[in-house]
Amino acid sequence: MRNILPFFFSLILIISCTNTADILNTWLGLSKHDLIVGWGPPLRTEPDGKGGEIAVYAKQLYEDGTTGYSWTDKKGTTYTTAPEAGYHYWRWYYFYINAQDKIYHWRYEDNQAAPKQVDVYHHDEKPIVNTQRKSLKNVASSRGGGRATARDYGTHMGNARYPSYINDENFETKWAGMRMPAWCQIEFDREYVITSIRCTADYHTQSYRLELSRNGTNWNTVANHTTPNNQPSGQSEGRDPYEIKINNTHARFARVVITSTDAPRSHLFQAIISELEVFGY
Ligand SMILES: [Ca+2]
Repeated sequence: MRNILPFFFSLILIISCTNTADILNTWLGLSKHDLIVGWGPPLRTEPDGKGGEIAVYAKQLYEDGTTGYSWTDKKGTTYTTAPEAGYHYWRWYYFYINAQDKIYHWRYEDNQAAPKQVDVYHHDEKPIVNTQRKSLKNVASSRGGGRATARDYGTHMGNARYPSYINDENFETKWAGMRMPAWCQIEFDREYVITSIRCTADYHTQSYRLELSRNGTNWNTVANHTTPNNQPSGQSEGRDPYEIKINNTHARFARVVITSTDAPRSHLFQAIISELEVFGY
């Protein structure tokens, strides 16, 4: 049971915020590893009959009961309905993963049966819902309403390195912070469920942490990373895209906090980030 708890939690989280088919569609084309990161290990797997497998998950749900009610018609006759008790049932989820490790189909069904009694059927027909993968968007982008602010930003020879360069979907434009620890944060247009973050640092060797927040006050660190160190201080290491999966976390803010740099102290730009992309739905 201990292993199943994180899965239940993430399931409750994602199902409560949008409808089930939309959520399940986002998994099409992703890998089994992605599925396990998001949903935890499956209860069991079965062969799909084509060299792949079917990952099986289940969640116990509760249908509310009714209190019963009565009404009277024009002739004065009163009718009543008895209250009905609520009941528990199981919702079973089946993810079909092909031999190339891609999820190509899903289905779910509600069932009173206990886990061991449910059969798994092979999938030999067209998917039961549309297979258009709902693409995860970069919710941090300025095009999508993301707004960037930073502790500070540097200007050199008339070229300002604005915070807004961190979420303009252009890897050639870069935000540059002047003081350590440097930070730049993005507020999205609303709260999203975050599934991955990619931070692309540039030039210096930098250590940073990535954080998420729902309110811009309380922050959770979701990753720590140090960029490559192959060149002497002051010479460019080039661009370092670093991507991390996030376990379906609600957030309205993302932040990169650079805690150390190998930039010479004489350099105006101590921290340089090309893009901070945050993916979710
Ligand atoms: Ca940029």
